[in-house]
Amino acid sequence: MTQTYKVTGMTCAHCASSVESALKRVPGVANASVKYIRKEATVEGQADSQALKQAVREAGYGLEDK
Ligand SMILES: [Cu+2]
Repeated sequence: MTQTYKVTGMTCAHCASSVESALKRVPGVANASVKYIRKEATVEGQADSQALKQAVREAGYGLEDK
């Protein structure tokens, strides 16, 4: 399953890699990729979307449904 989210609070490409690492640490995530230019996260796997949002919030950013 692939889910796509909108990412808020990113100001540079480094932010995108921080969000990406936070997503990859969530149980059930097979792969995650964040595009800074598109402000978009693509997450593969079976992770719970609330857990993804929580992990991104803890990293200092926001994750919203598209
Ligand atoms: Cu940044």
